[in-house]
Amino acid sequence: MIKHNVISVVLGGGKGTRLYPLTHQRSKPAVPIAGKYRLVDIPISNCLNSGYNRIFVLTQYNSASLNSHIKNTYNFSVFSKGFVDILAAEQTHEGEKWYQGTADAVRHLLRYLQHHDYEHLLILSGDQLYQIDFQEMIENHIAAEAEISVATIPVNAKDATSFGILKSDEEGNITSFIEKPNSSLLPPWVSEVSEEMRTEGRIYLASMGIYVFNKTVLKKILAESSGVDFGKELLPEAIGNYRIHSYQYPGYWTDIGTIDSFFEANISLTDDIPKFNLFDKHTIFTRGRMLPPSKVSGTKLEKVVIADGCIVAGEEIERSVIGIRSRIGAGTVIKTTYMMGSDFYQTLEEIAHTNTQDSPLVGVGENCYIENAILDKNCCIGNNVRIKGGAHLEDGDFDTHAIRDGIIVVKKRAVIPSGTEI
Ligand code: ADQ
Ligand code: ADP
Repeated sequence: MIKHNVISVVLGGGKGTRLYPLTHQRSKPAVPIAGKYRLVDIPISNCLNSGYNRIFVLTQYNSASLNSHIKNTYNFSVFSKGFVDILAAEQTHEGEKWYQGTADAVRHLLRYLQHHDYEHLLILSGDQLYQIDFQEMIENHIAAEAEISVATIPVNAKDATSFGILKSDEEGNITSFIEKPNSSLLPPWVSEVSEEMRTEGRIYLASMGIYVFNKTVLKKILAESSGVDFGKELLPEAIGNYRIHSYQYPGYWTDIGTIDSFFEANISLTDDIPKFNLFDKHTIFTRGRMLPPSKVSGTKLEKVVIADGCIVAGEEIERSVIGIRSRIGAGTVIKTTYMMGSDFYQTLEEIAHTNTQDSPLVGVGENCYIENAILDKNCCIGNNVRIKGGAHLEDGDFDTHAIRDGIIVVKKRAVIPSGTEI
């Protein structure tokens, strides 16, 4: 029985530039992850598993894929009050202004919430991987008589510079906060942490960008401040004026807002016991596609996650995630790669016709070698293609692919002719 009156808001994405080129043709929440899900499924599933089923997704621009994904995935019975609604800045902006930042996006949402009944607003980032029971966080918030709660996690000095860092008193009340401090500013920000965390060097308490606000407090803060970001302005301004509680989360949590961290998060799903466990009692919801089971022939598979509907005939696949409807030709070797798969199958007639044109089919052809790469959806990679990422490569942006942190990202629908080397 859910006793809290909560509305959840997923901050679905600012400009999304850090995930370029994956966000070139789609909004960030729609980026495919783990072979069959989309980024937005993670925070939404966390809310649903916590029993909170009234959810808004705020995004800078709407996309057909995001709309169809949400519409086809999150259907609630007429007897439930549940909904997942997308609110895009392009529909709500006044004048030329799009959402200026996270707090500004929520400021715009508040107008839509006028006729909704809620006590707490749960604000979530759209680009993180974790499984939290938000009910526990809300209970903590209520027990601490907090007006605002911030979910927190200990991080090391290297990571501390990309997060909001805070300090709290013995009761967990946040006493100071600094957004993304530069490393020279870090020394006074060390916190008391457990022995285990200290040995891992995780001595700074970071904001996870997950907030609970009491409705009246949020309205007041947003009305009084001209700030546009929670981390940069609203939270630092609120310290000392409101009761802000730190909810220290003990489990696994990672930010997946960059190509590097997104890649790592996907590849680590192939670990023996992944930190983010898909094989858990908590369901990660996504679109039910009714795809056929995957078919594998003559392939040596080592630590591979394969989604539904694939046709795999390669020689070897190692430490890789292979997404829905992927087709991989004979003799091909794929290592440490996230192949997103495709949105459709080519018919036998289309395949025969494409072969007469000498152009590659959707998927990966024969005798290819692919390593340290992300292959976006619907790529057409010919035969004898070699794509090998690595730390020696410099960042760059090309017609068919981009390079970020040594990872080669083949763009959506890119056509890579037979014999190409990248
Ligand atoms: P960042 O993640 O760097 O830091 P930000 O860029 O504001 O902060 O993004 C937070 C989330 O909101 C992301 O999912 C982003 O895509 C989304 N977002 C940003 N602008 C938006 C907009 N205008 N409309 C809709 N969505 C938008 C934040 C906090 C730090 C904290 C880290 C933890 O500011 O204090 O440590 O999150 O990841
Ligand atoms: P993304 O998943 O990269 O965000 P979209 O959602 O825009 O991409 O595209 C996926 C949708 O478009 C799917 O529902 C799929 O049915 C359809 N689609 C895309 N390309 C094709 C194609 N060539 N033939 C048939 N359907 C397609």
